[in-house]
Amino acid sequence: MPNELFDFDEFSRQVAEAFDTALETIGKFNLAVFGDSGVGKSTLVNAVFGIELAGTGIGNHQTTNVRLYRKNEDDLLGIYDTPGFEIGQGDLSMLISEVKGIVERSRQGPLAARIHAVWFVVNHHSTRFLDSHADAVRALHDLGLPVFIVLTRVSKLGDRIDPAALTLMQHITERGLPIAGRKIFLVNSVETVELSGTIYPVHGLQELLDATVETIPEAVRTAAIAAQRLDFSRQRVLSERAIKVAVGAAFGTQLMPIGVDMAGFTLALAGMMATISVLYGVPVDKAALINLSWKVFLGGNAAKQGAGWLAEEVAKRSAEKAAKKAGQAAAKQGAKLIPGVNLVVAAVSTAVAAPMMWAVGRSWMEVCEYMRTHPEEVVNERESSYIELFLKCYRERMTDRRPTWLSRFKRD
Ligand SMILES: Nc1nc2c(ncn2[C@@H]2O[C@H](COP(=O)(O)OP(=O)(O)OP(=O)(O)O)[C@@H](O)[C@H]2O)c(=O)[nH]1
Ligand SMILES: [Mg+2]
Repeated sequence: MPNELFDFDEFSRQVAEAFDTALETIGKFNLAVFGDSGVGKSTLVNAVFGIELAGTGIGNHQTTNVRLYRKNEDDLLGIYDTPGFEIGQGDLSMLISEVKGIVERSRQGPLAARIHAVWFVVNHHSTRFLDSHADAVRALHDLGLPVFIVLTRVSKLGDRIDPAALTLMQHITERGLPIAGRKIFLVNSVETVELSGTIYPVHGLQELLDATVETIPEAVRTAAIAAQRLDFSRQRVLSERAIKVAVGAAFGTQLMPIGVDMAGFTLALAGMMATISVLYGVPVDKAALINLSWKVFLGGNAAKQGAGWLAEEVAKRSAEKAAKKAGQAAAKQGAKLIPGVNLVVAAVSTAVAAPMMWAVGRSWMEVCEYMRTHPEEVVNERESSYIELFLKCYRERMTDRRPTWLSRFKRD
């Protein structure tokens, strides 16, 4: 009866539930990106969030000009875009009434359905800042939206900023508009190489994102952080916190004489992996993610045969621990016990559970970072490469005998 002690269907259900809880907790961040056609809205969004607005997002039915882009239902990020729209050409009232409709309809609903911030994009190469632009900023502000003004295609070398951009910035500042972030943001969304060979690097994106995150409601901040792809530093901090909670759960059961029961252990693992995936905003939908983590967890085909990777790991580690404690003789005895892996998976000692939890968490972080930085592989659904990567990272962590994981968790 191989499945008696480990209920795989129940485990799947738990993983799914953990994802739902994690997704619900993190919320959704919705950003509106407005500005005249061709000013660099899509490029800016792509640089900060790594998504192609021009693609086939869902929910493009909302209004004539304002379109909601959301990759899938579970996506943490919604972008309201106005492709091809000319604010400077007097279509303003139409735009504002459409935005007003969205704001009013979403006001009754959950926070996750509202527009949380507006990036009003201006390109100083192609447009001046007209009265109609100023009117748009005011009107959006009057709808209760924080409006960030962003100048794109601003060349910057060291401290030297394109004087034309500075002039435009001065001109806009003098209008005394109700802008968010207390300043006008200057960015270059893509590296630019001039004919002369001068390279103008990307700049200003992190500052814009930071100011935006600071302004939006606290409940949607983590979603914004998870959706961005400028750097992973915040994801790492938040993920390590999640691992710490999970490891803490393993330690917390130390009083139990046998250790953590296997079901509790896998539940904590599943919750941790779900939280980390969501924090990284991994670019696959929930179903695919559950499928992947399930395979990583249980070792693909091995899973249904009774003892997957996880169970084997627990058994192996338990045997090692037992061997250390009781010497060679016990080790031999332990080794005899192990082939019936399911005998062992009923319980995990905390001394085994905690470092495993940590190693799984850290390895899963690396898988998530890989998925974020290699979206083309995600599209191709190269599951096996993620499983391989996970196992490689995991083995490295587990053979690294330095007890850094323990001292670190005790320290902070
Ligand atoms: N060098 C540089 N080029 C940029 C920048 N932003 C946009 N571009 C270029 O400007 C062109 C138009 O950019 P898009 O992002 O498509 O503009 P858009 O506002 O989304 O245009 P619509 O969707 O048609 O309204 C593209 O060729 C971009 O590569 C920037 O910050 N720096
Ligand atoms: Mg566009």
